[in-house]
Amino acid sequence: MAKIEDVKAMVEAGKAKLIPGLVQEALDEGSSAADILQSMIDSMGIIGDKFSAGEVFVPEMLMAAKAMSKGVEVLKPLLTGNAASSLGTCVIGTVQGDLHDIGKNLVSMMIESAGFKMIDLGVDVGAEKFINAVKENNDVNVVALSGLLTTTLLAMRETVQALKASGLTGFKVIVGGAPVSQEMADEIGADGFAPDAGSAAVKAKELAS
Ligand code: B1M
Repeated sequence: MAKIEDVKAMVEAGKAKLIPGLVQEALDEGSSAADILQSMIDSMGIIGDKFSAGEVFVPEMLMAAKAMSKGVEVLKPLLTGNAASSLGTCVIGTVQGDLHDIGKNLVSMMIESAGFKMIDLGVDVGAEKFINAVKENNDVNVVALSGLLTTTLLAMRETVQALKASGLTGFKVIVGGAPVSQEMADEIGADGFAPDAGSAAVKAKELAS
C-alpha cells in the first residue's frame, strides 16, 4: 500500500505517534505535501461521517484530530513560503462556543505564508477578545473568524456585528468554516468568505490591498 494511504488510515485510526514518520515516508515516496494534506482532510471527513452514523464518538474524533495536527506539523514548512510580513496583521480565532481548530490553524498558516503577521487567539473566542486584539495592535487589517458548528454561527454573526459596531476602522472581516457560505457571509455583514485555507489567503490579500 502507498504510504499516503497509510497516513490516511492511521489519521482515521487516531494513531498520532505514527503519523510524523508515515508522513515523512509518504513524502520520501514522492507524494506531494498538498496531496498528503488532502488525504488527512479526507480522513477527517470519514471520521465525521462515522460520528454522524453513531459508529465512533467524541474521543475518536479527538484522537483523529491530534493525529492530523501531528501530520500538519511535518508538512508546514513545505506548505508555506518565506514571505516577509509586509501585508499587515491578521487576527484569527475560532468563534465562541466552538473548539475546532484544525481548519483555523491551516487558514492561519496559509495567510501567514501570504505575508501577514498572525495573531492567533485560539478557540472559543468571544467578540470582546477580537475587539481588544484589534485595539491593542494598531496595524490589524484583517480579522479572520472560523466556525465549524452550525450552533456557533450565531456567535459568528454577533462577532461580526460587534466588530462593525466597535468604531474601530482599517480592517476587513473574513469568515469561513464548513457550515459557512458566501450567502451567509453577506447576510451577517462580513467583508469576505473563503471555502478553504488557500482561498482564505487569497481573500486576505485581496481585502488588504
Ligand atoms: Co466536531 N463536529 N464536534 N470535533 N468534528 C464536526 C464539525 C461535525 C461536522 C461532525 C459530524 O457530526 N459529522 C459536527 C458539526 C455538525 C454541525 O454543527 N453542522 C461536530 C460536532 C457535532 C461536535 C460536537 C458537538 C460533538 C459532541 O460533543 N457531541 C463537539 C463540539 C465541541 C465544541 O466545539 N464546542 C465536537 C468536538 C470535536 C472534537 C473536539 C472532538 C474534535 C476537534 C478537535 C480539534 O479541532 N482540535 C472534532 C472533530 C475532529 C470534528 C471533525 C471530525 C473534523 C474537523 C476537522 O478538523 N476537519 C468534524 C467533521 C468534518 O469536518 N467532516 C466535526 C478538517 C479541517 C481541515 O477542516 O475545519 O472544515 P475544517 O476547515 C476547512 C474549511 O472549513 C475551511 O478551511 C479548512 C480547509 O482548508 N475553513 C475556513 C475553516 N475555517 C475557515 C476560516 C476561513 C476560511 C476557511 O476564513 C476565516
